[in-house]
Amino acid sequence: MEFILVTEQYAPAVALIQLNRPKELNALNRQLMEEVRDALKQLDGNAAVRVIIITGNDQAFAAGADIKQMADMSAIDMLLIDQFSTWDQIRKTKKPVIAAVSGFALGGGCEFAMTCDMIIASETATFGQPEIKIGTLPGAGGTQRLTKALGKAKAMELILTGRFMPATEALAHGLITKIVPIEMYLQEAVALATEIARMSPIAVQLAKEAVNRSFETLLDEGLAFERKNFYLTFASADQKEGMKAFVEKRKPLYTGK
Ligand code: CO8
Repeated sequence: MEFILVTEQYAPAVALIQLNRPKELNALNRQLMEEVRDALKQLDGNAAVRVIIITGNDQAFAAGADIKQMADMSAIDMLLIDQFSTWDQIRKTKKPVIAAVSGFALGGGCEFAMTCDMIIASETATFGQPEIKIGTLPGAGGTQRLTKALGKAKAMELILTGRFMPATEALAHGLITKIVPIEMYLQEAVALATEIARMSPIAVQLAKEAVNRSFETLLDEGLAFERKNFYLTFASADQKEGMKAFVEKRKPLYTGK
């Protein structure tokens, strides 16, 4: 891996992917995204990992897709290379993915963070979709995810002006989970990941799927999907253990079965 660093056990059962193109503010070139795709696939299939954190550095989560790499491409080049397809793996990952964001999360960087399941931000984190300023528009889900999180009026303003949004504003509108001091954002993400990693991985996977379904379907279908996944947890030993432990007033011991 040239542009990312992967630590399989950054904390017990918690893996870390760090975007590592600091001089370019972690601009997301094709190779970097292919490395992210491969790492996510590998970690998702690794039973020793239960939660995955993706981070950048203090200055930038990612300042967008690599403009230098895209600048001269034609529409047909873009279509044939179809670099968006590598991004699909973020969404397909079954385990929870937490973005630990500090500094710039712009354009594709903001879309990348929003595709993760939760965002823990440092107080310096800045979100935005500035593509309009370079003659294009968000292409990796920004118009959809920002609008779902912030509502039409706010998303329209941000996308049509390219204005950067501070973490406080992102929190107020529900885009992110939490803001912490800059020296703590990764630590906070690890604490959240560790808490989730203690739960039944089966229930976590099914709950994640069901929450995501609420964004992808009408309420009726989402509710039916959620209910089906809820019932399905009753086929697991972990559900039996979890409920039994509650009744017996002790801590559950989950096996992933
Ligand atoms: N692409 C390529 N290089 C970048 C990018 C980028 N997105 N952002 C920063 N860099 C590079 C700069 O060119 C510079 O390199 P060099 O020193 O070689 O010139 C280095 O990083 C440092 O950047 P700055 O000197 O500009 O740093 P500043 O602190 O002055 O400014 C900013 C920081 C405000 C973040 C500024 O760099 C900036 O505006 N960057 C571009 C932000 C942007 O427009 N992002 C959207 C890109 S388009 C996009 O993401 C489309 C997504 C569609 C989905 C993608 C599917 C593939």
